[in-house]
Amino acid sequence: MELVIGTKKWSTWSLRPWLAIKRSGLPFTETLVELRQENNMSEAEIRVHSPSGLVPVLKDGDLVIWDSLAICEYLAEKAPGLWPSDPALRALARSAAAEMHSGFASLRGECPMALESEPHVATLSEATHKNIRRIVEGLGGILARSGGPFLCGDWSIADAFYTPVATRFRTYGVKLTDFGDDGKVGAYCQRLLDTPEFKEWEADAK
Ligand SMILES: N[C@@H](CCC(=O)N[C@@H](CS)C(=O)NCC(=O)O)C(=O)O
Repeated sequence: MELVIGTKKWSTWSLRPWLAIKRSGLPFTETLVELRQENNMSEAEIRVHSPSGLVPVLKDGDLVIWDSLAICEYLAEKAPGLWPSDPALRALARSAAAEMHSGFASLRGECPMALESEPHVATLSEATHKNIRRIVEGLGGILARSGGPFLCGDWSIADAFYTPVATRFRTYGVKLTDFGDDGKVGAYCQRLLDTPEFKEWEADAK
């Protein structure tokens, strides 16, 4: 399989399936397209691989899958353990991943992933505060049920979806205790940043 991804310091969508494929142990090659090149070069390069004009893309033989969640689902069908085995936890993991996939627009727009940036305290809008409060509430509830250490116990695709969020909280100096966290969501976010897979991605990004 070939996973086509965008610039590692910026591409949150690429990071998610990259973490999942690493965790799966499935063999793959990685093709990197640099984003934000001049003269629409990025778009032209992405179009060579991707019908949507966006990365990530997974190629498996003649099959092309062009959305991060769809790629993760495909990997989960090929390798065991990427979703929790317990049906209730699996449903919660899917809810959390889907909520991230389709929501939190204000946080995503105002706090883009920027692994090259030094952590600093940013002034954020009320809409972003609302997103952060919801993330703390949602993740806190699931962690209380699963007991951790990852969102639904063992590492799962849901954790791939929240790793970019953990980088955003770190980069923009978000103190989760100001948003209702009793410390458990913050500890969970740090755990995401401490995984060997994320550390490898981050080392490549610098
Ligand atoms: N919903 C898509 C979103 C993919 C997306 O927006 N990718 C961005 C990079 S993070 C992209 O390819 N942008 C084109 C560009 O920057 O030229 C997914 O989940 O894969």
